[in-house]
Amino acid sequence: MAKTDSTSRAKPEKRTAGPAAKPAAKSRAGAKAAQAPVVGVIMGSSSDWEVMQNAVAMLREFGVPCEAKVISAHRMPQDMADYGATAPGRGLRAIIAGAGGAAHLPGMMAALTEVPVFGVPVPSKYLRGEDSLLSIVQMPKGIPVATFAIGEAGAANAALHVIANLATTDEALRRKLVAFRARQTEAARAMKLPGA
Ligand code: RP5
Repeated sequence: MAKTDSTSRAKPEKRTAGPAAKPAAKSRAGAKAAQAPVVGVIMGSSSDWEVMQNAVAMLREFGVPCEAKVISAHRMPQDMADYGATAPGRGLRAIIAGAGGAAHLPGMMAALTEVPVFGVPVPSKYLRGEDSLLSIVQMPKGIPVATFAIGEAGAANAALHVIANLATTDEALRRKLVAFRARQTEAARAMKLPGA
């Protein structure tokens, strides 16, 4: 069954505010739009969450509204098609898709929507995620999936890359990203080596 985080049940925004709309109705619509997810984080199984939660945590740290949801390519193909078909209309500007093994979800989602897809290879039981990586990265020409490292680093970096893309048109977000990177730099400079 699909598992979602608290933001994942956001319904498509109803664009009802027009010339006749009352101010209260307008402000309600505005508040709803402000909370609407702009990034979808999807994964093939709840067993992927340990890795994929790193993407959600990073998006939340930057205040980027997101939703998280299980969509299994091979067990929920119709749900996958519906998600892709409705993504642009719901205002999603990026989809981070994680999967393990044959890992069809990122590539299929990229085929189903023009919203850019960022793929995260989830470690698999027998091939440690090398199967996931090759499956996601080796997309044939025409339908790209931006592919990240296997595991937690890949999930966090997929979110950071989405944030960097959004930041090209969002000055406040760009400043947060610059500050985040400056903190990392300072942390690295402060590193001490035992006995050195
Ligand atoms: C893939 O198969 C999922 O993305 C997951 O990484 C893997 C195992 O799924 P479960 O058997 O844990 O549901 O579809």
